[in-house]
This record gives sequence, C-alpha cells and structure tokens, in this order.
Amino acid sequence: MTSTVHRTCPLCEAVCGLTLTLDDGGHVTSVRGDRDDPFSKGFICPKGASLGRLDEDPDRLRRPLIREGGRWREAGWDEAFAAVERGLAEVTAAHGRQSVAVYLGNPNAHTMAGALYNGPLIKALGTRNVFSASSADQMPKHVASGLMFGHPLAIPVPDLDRADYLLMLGANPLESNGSLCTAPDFPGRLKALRRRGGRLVVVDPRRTRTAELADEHVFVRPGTDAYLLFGIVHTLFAEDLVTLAHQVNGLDEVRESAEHFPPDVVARRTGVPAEVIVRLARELAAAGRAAVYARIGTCTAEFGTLAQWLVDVVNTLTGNLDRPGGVMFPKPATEFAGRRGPYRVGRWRSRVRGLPEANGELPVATLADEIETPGEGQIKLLVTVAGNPVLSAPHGDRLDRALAGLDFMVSVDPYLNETTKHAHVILPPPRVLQSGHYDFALLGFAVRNYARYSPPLLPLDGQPSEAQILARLTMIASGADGDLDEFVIGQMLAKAVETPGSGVEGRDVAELRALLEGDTGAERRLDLMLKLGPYGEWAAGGDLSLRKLLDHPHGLDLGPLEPRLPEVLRTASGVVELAPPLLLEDVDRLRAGLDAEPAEMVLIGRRHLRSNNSWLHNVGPLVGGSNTCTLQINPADVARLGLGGEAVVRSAKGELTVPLEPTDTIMPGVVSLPHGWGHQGSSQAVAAKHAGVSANALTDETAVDVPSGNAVFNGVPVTISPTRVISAH
Ligand SMILES: Nc1nc2c(c(=O)[nH]1)N[C@H]1C(S)=C(S)[C@@H](COP(=O)(O)OP(=O)(O)OC[C@H]3O[C@@H](n4cnc5c(=O)[nH]c(N)nc54)[C@H](O)[C@@H]3O)O[C@H]1N2
Ligand SMILES: Nc1nc2c(c(=O)[nH]1)N[C@H]1C(S)=C(S)[C@@H](COP(=O)(O)OP(=O)(O)OC[C@H]3O[C@@H](n4cnc5c(=O)[nH]c(N)nc54)[C@H](O)[C@@H]3O)O[C@H]1N2
Ligand code: SF4
Ligand SMILES: [Mo]
Repeated sequence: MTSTVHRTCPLCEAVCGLTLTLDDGGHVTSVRGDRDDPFSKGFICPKGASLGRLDEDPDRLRRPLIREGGRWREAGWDEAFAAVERGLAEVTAAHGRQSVAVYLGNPNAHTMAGALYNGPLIKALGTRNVFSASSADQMPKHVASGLMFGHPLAIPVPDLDRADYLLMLGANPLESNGSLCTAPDFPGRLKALRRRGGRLVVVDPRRTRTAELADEHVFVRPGTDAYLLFGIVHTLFAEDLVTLAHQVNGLDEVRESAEHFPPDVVARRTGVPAEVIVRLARELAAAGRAAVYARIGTCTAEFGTLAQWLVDVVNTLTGNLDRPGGVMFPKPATEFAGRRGPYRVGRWRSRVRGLPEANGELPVATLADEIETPGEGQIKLLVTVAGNPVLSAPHGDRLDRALAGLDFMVSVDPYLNETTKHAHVILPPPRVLQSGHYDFALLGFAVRNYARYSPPLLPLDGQPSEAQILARLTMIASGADGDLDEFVIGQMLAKAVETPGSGVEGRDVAELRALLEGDTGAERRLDLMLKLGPYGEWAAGGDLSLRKLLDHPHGLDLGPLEPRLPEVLRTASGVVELAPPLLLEDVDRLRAGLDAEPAEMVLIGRRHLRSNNSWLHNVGPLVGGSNTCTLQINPADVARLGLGGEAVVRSAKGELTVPLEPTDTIMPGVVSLPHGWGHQGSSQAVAAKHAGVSANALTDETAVDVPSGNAVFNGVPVTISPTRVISAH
C-alpha cells in the first residue's frame, strides 16, 4: 500500500508544492511537483525531487549527542537538556547574561520553529549578542527598506508576472530559484516575460544561466553596483525622465548626490560603458511597467546598503514603486499590522569593533572578535540554531578556532558538521516529514498573495519537534515554567483586543482563545495569526483560518499583488524617505571610492542549482558533475598567469589550492568560488568525499558594508599563482 501526500518544499525560497508517495513504512517512494498548487503549478527542481533522500539520510542525527572531551555519545533528551541547563547556569553565574550569544542560520527562514520560537528564545537568553545569517546576506536590504519605508520587512518585490522590463543585478534565479522574491518556477516566469514582449537585462560579472536567458547581459566589476545605479539616477535627472507617483522626502538631496556620479565617471569604476548606463536609464523610464531587482551579488558587497537603496530610488523615480508591473508590497496572510516606531539602526554597537546593531542583531563579521577578546561581555557560550557559520561567515577559519575556545556551546542541528563539532550538546530536529510547514517569512515576499499549510506527514515517535526543542531551551533560559505557546497566544490576544481595527477590539481574550484550533502549540499560533491577518476570520470580510488551509492541501491563491504603499509605510513623516541621512553620509564613502585603484583580481561567489549553502552535499544524486567546488576563471587570466589545472589563491586572510575551471563566462580579473564547501569533521559521509575548500577561508571579516555591518563576500582582493612544481630530485 502506498499513500499520496502533499507538502511545501522547505529547501529554498520558491516554496513549491510537492506531491509525495509514501510506502507503509513512511518511506518516500516518489516526489513530483504538485500540479494542483495554484502558485507552483507542478514546478519542481532537482533538490525538491531528492527531498526523500534528504529526509532519510542515514547520517542525520536521530538522538542528541553529548561531547565529553573529544568523544561523542548519544544521550536521551532529558539528559541532553539537563546538560544544557547546567552549562547555561555555570556560564551565566560566572560571566553574566551578556556572555551568552546566539547564532541563527538560514534554515530558520524555512521552519515554523525558527519563525515562532527564536524570538522568545532570544528574549529569554537576555543577551544583545544576537547574530544570524542575515548579516551575511540581506541585512542591507532591511536597512535600506527600514530607512526608506519605515519597516525592515517593507521590501517591495518585482511584479514578475506583469512587468514589461526587468533589470536584474547580482541574482541568478536559474540556479537559486529566487530570493527576497518568492516565485516558484522563476525561470518560467522570466520566459513568460520575454514571450509577452518584455525585456530582461542581467547585470553580473558572470554570464550566468539567467544571463543566457536574458535579452542583454552586462558585465559589471564586482562591488560597483551602487556606482552603476547612481549613474542611472544621474541620467534620469539629467534627461528629465523622473516620474514620481508618490509623495517623497529628499528628492533634491538625491539629485544633488547623483551629480557626483555621471555615467562617464562611473563607467571607469564599473566597467560598464557610459552609453549602456544611459540607455538602461532611458529604457527603464520608457518601459511603462518596469522593475529593478537586485540580490545577493549586490548585498554582500562593500556598498551593499547603498546599492539596495538605489534600487528602490530608481523604482521610485521611474514611477514603478507600488504599481502593477513595477515593484510591489505583498500582503501575507499572517501579517498583523501592529504599529511600530520609526526604524533605526545602531541603537547599540558591538563591544569590540563598535559595529552597528540592525534589526536587533550584531554583524556575524564580528562574532569571532566577541568570542576572542577578553573583558566584560566576552562571549563564553554560544547557541546555534540551523547555522554553519564556520563555512558561511566571513573568515570562517578564524571562527572555527574561536568556537574551540568557548566554555559551552549547544547546537540545534540535524548534523554533526564543521560548526556543530564544537558544541557540547547537539539537539537534532526530527525528519522533514515529521514537521509541519508554513512559510511565515517567505510568503511576505511572494509575487502573488498565497498561503499553504502542510501538517506533519509522519508522527514524531518519541522525540520532540523542533518547536518543542526551542520552547524547552527558552524555558531553561528564562527559568520559568508553563506553556510557552499559551503565554505567547495570551500576549498576542491581549494586544489584539486593545488594537483599534484588529477585528477583535474589545473582545474577551478567553473567549477568543477557546476559538483557536490546532494539534500543537505551533498550529494554534498559526491559527491565531491567520485569523488576525488581513484575510482572516476575524478581519472584515475574511474567512481564513488553519481549518481552511487544512481543507485546501494544495494551497490557496489570494490574488495578485495590489498597490498598498500607504498601509505599508511606517516612516515618521508618513511618506517615502528618498534620502535618509544615514545613507547620504555613506555616499561620501562611495565618492571616496570612485578613484580607488581596483585590485587586479577579485573573488566572487556563485550558487549551483543542486546545492544549498553548506548542507546539501550529503545527498548523493545532488553532488558531483558540475556541482563541484572549482574556481571559475577567464582563459585570458589562465594564460596571463601561466596557470595549470589548479592554482593557489591568496587573500589577506588565507590561502587555498583550488582546481580551475577556465570559462569565458566570467570577466577577466574576476574569479568565482562557491561557498559552503570545505567539509571536515562532519558526520556527512557523502559530503566528505566531495569535500572541496571553503571560500570563506579567503573572505575578510574586517571588510563590512558600513551602514548595515553586513559581510562582504564579493570583490575580495586575491592573487592567483601556479601551484609550486615539486621536482623529482
Ligand atoms: N563566501 C560566501 N559566503 C556566504 C554566502 C556567499 O554567497 N558567499 N552566502 C551567505 C548566505 S546568503 C547565507 S543565507 C549564509 C548561510 O549561512 P548558515 O545558515 O550559517 O549556513 P547553512 O549552510 O545554510 O547552514 C544551515 C545549517 O542548518 C542545518 N539545518 C538544515 N535544516 C535544518 C532544520 O530544519 N533545522 C535545524 N535546526 N537545522 C537545520 C544544516 O545542517 C546546517 O548546519 O551563508 C552566507 N555565506
Ligand atoms: N541552488 C541553490 N539555491 C539557493 C541557494 C544555494 O546555495 N543553492 N542559496 C539560497 C540563499 S541562502 C540565497 S540568499 C539565495 C541567493 O539567491 P541569488 O541572489 O539569486 O544568488 P546567486 O545564485 O548566488 O546569484 C548571485 C549572482 O551575483 C553575481 N555577483 C557576484 N558579485 C556581484 C557584484 O558585485 N555585482 C553584481 N551585479 N553581481 C554579482 C554572481 O556572479 C551570481 O551570479 O539563493 C538561495 N537559493
Ligand atoms: S525550486 Fe526550491 S522550493 Fe522548488 S522544488 Fe526546488 S528547492 Fe524546492
Ligand atoms: Mo541567504
């Protein structure tokens, strides 16, 4: 007997619906795209297709591990939690709460546990030492959006299905399947744009698969997108092409700033000819429905926040902000419109380097400093949840050494790997199929409003869910007892009944609580958020609830994106802040960089369709072939430097010997190495056979984007030389 079940793929931001067949033993016998999913319509990629393999990976941890000295042993859950309680008590008794740190990795954006329980955990730990993969990724976008629109999550997404022109910088959705733009079958949507007569332009130091699909590919020197975008802004003003559809503050300041960046000047720095910059500006202005979209290549760069800001400056100046076919603000089903004060960054600063807080976090680029530098507030204990910063943080090799010096570390992770090998206790979450799934974070960036809930497909048989693991850690850290979910639900309801327009203003908390459904605390909290949300049972005209999503296992289409800027804006002025002072200050840094002598060779990253950061290399069918850790380099550089099959790459921070992959798809003067490789000390047997090297042995933690403190991975100066020839004598 087999059964057919449906669930959302948790492996990337595209949130595809999957249809799985399970045999009697709960083993996955096939995975297909769910054709009845109104959003993904049957799309699937090789990673989704191997979800069963990942789910049943024999190297996944099933029980907690405790390390005693250099030896690991399996332990029961109570024993493991008791060890954590002891570790936390000892360290905080000796060094106080600020000696505790937490690092949250990328999969937290894909789990219900991450979305619902990390907030309470951080609060219970009572520390400002909060770090996450966000400061190695999209923090510049949060900061730019926070300053312009008043909220760090007010991130407009390109309206892919209606745009007639798309300028894409530093993104490669044919490999990544999209980011901060939730769009299952991103490739199909780009092809549709072209089929309806639209134009796609890709700006990238590599001619990627996305660039191959585009009408035009423009090579750009790594790290210079802010100059290119300023050149476009300059042209829009100079040629009187500005069309504003919204009230804004700071138009004059933007015009004045742009005066320093005429196309012929920025052409030298960016490598993009002035006439191309001018033409792009004209095309954007003339296209009608046009969007500029930029992603990781432009974020993890020296001027990441300026680039993210300028993307939306161009969108605003061309009249494309908040209009169909331009860039728009999704309306997710769990959005609860609580008011917040104006957005600020740098409310506090890191102890050692004085780097700014952003979104309540400190930059991961300074995590090693905070662990290694003695004094009041030195980190002695680290909690990691779904993160592998030894491979993902800038200069991860230093972090590797720093983690070895901690007094105590606990990791919530399914694998013993490069990071969790330093833990004293590893708490593994259950299998994917034993976990419920709702995309709290990613549905807020979807190109169509949509919701889908996947209940757990298999029972837990004894072990805690990831939600329960994090809830128990929270209770240990707070010293309180009781039911965390009930506490959170009580707080949210108390706030909602006092909030004008919440739909439940003035109602009785206990009566509302009794209306919530769900088998687990996480499900009841989802039900509450859905009911309070904009389509919810408790909102005017709505009927959404957990029950309704359970009745629609393929997901629910909630309609195309609609203009909603006034609802989204949270700035003190109530209008779009086009020239936030913090960013104008950083323009001085950008100006100073105009005349900088570019390094002869610079390093950038890349992603492969069958990979996923550091943790999918243990699935046999996904690794090998083109998914290997090679250094892409232009053949002209190979010849110029006299290189053979491999070469030595040196940066200010490290040195690697890497196999070369000569290709004219990469600009001369630029080399590309994927991150997330360099497997060692891990329980992952397949990954160990495809170890590769870590790109973050070369990246530099001292280089950050100033306003956000974000890591800089693209444009790292390197030198490349032949491997030493060892003679036979
Ligand atoms: N040089 C360079 N470095 C980069 C980047 C780059 O482009 N170039 N990209 C950056 C970006 S965008 C990101 S997001 C970061 C990622 O940085 P991290 O999040 O630190 O790294 P990942 O490799 O995603 O590690 C995820 C960890 O979560 C575990 N895991 C997987 N599923 C689950 C789960 O369901 N629950 C739990 N608890 N754990 C789980 C995995 O075993 C793994 O240990 O890397 C950054 N680093
Ligand atoms: N298959 C796969 N999918 C993934 C991931 C994965 O590891 N593998 N990771 C997920 C994560 S965590 C994220 S954040 C997203 C990222 O999603 P994307 O942003 O689409 O990521 P990439 O595919 O790395 O594309 C970034 C592009 O930027 C280019 N680039 C590098 N430097 C510069 C620069 O200075 N300027 C410009 N204009 N371009 C530059 C690179 O050549 C690359 O083609 O992908 C997610 N999806
Ligand atoms: S594109 Fe992303 S969400 Fe869709 S099947 Fe592939 S990994 Fe899963
Ligand atoms: Mo990311």
